[in-house]
Amino acid sequence: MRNYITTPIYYVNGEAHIGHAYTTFIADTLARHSRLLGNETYFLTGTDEHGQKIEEAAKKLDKPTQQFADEISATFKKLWDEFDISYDQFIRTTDENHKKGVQAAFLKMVEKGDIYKDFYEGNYCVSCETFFPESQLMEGGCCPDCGRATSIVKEESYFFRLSKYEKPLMEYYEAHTDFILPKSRRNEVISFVRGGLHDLSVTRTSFNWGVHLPESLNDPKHVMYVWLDALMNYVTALGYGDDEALMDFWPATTQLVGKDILRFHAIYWPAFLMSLDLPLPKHIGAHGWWTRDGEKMSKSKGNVVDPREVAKHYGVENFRYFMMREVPFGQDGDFSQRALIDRMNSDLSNDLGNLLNRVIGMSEKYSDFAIDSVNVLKYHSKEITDAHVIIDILPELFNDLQLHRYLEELWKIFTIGNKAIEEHAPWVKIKEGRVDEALATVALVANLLAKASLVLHCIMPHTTATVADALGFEITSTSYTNLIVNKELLKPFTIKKIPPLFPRVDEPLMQEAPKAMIEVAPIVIAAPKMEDKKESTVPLEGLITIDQFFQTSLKIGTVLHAQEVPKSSKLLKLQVDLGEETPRQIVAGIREYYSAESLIGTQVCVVANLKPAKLMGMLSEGMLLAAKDADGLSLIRPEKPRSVGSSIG
Ligand code: ME8
Repeated sequence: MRNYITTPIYYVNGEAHIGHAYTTFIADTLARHSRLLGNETYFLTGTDEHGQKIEEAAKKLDKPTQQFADEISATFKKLWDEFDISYDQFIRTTDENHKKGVQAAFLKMVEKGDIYKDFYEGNYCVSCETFFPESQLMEGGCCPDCGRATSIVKEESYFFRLSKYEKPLMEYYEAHTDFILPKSRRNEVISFVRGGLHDLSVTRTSFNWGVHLPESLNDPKHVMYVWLDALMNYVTALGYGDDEALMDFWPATTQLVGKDILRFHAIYWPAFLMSLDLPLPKHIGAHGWWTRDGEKMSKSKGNVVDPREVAKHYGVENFRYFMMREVPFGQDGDFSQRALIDRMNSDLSNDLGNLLNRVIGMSEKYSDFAIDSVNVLKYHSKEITDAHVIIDILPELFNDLQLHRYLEELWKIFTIGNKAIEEHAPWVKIKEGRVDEALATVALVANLLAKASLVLHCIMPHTTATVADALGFEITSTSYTNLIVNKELLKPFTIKKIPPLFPRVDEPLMQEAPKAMIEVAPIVIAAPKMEDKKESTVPLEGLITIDQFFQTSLKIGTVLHAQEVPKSSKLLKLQVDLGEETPRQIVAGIREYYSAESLIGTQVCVVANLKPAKLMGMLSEGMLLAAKDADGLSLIRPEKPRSVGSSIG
């Protein structure tokens, strides 16, 4: 089997932050997993270097654009090298063969009759490199995506017949329900396409920093729209329009993106591919947004978390583990040192690290470091079977990109090990002279650690390689086949005494902790003594029965979109996914307390069976639960993320 994994290519208008690291960590995990399973694997990342935004950023620094792009692109590559990201190719859109491939694609689209020339007049956001129809603009003509001012641009442009692909795209989404992962994001894309697709302006004449049209079109003032140029990288990297050497890797298995650019990848990109007669990727995986203190990270706010700093203080693999374990794929996450430290201490140090230390310690005492699996199945076949039951459910979780669940399940293998040690107390058996039994328990735990290392390898490659080395084997496709697929046990070996892998962390390690790193101390309230109450003191008036309560349908929803309502200081208009065919539109009076942006991707509690009403002429199909007092208003949310549509009660 062949797997092709991609990250977005990152803009070179600023250096990488933890959001970029997150996408890249996940992609690297998928690539490593694929290789370990013995699949032919190709992993692509790179930088997106054209467009007005980059041209302007370079101008501000008074640098030639190419030099500016070279410098920033190099910082991404260096960071990924420091983080040992196992990419096979780092593409740059300023690479000559990429430009050649984009031109070939453009010509093919022209031949196909999918490109025509016309005029474009519209509101253009330079930051997002996107035109927006009037109806989508926010108050003051601002961009609905980033909130910055748009400007009216009128220019001659080539258009791509996106409208032609509306129906084929819908058919594709219907037939391939796992094209967009997590599946909950599918609705968002479908409702956008159902709203109607306009043809897409795919060239610009207002700036020059981009791929020019093929010479044969004899129209030198046009450069390609940066998204057409950028999206094509996924095939030009394989040689499209040039030597085509790696085109066998197409279609991609999984293309990872943040939710911010899902529309480009789930609508424009498949339409372009259809036009080029190329198959579509198997999955577009859209993850959520990392925030800091619930706010978007941005340089202007000075709240950007530098991934290099986090890795320097906490270790890149602990950081990587944290990001994948902490936040369900697709949901937003808030970065805090405290949460990272808690994960390191509890999962890595207490569970994994401790188990390894115990095996090393026991084998040192009882068998001079020698470990033999000979009696494991005699005394511990149940534990081995239980571990394989867990291992067997991992592939499905992995394929659905539910990496937090993958890790949660995987961790149960360590629980089996720790429990076996407590229950079988090898130290007691040794005293009783039941040496075989004691050594079988030690060998059981060594085997559990070996199997867990193999399935954890894709997420913590070096740490698990160290564990495997201590356990006398190497992590390779062969050991994976033997110990995981064929369920074999370790051959006799001498365990290595290695220092603890995960020393405990007590205090935040990043000293110059900017604002968001300062954790709020929990408020401890002395609890009064609990007494059993015999008679109710609840006032009887107005009480309802439980059945009456359940007439109200309360559900968990995820906010897909949010925007201010023009001319209203109080209202926000939201699209909330309740797990139904289409998202609900809810107009809520919370604008004084929440910005539209901060709500996107968060969960809310919705009264789901209210009769639809109109507020300022806008349909509202539900109500959000919130608590208000003299100090303000707070939305009521589940303590931990829950599936959309979950009932509350
Ligand atoms: O959009 N949380 O590049 P970009 C999570 N060049 N992920 C984040 C994040 C955050 N706070 N911030 C960034 C572009 N990301 C285009 C892509 S692809 C053909 C062209 C990650 O530098 C996430 O993957 O703005 C997001 O989609 C990507 O970086 C955007 O990177």
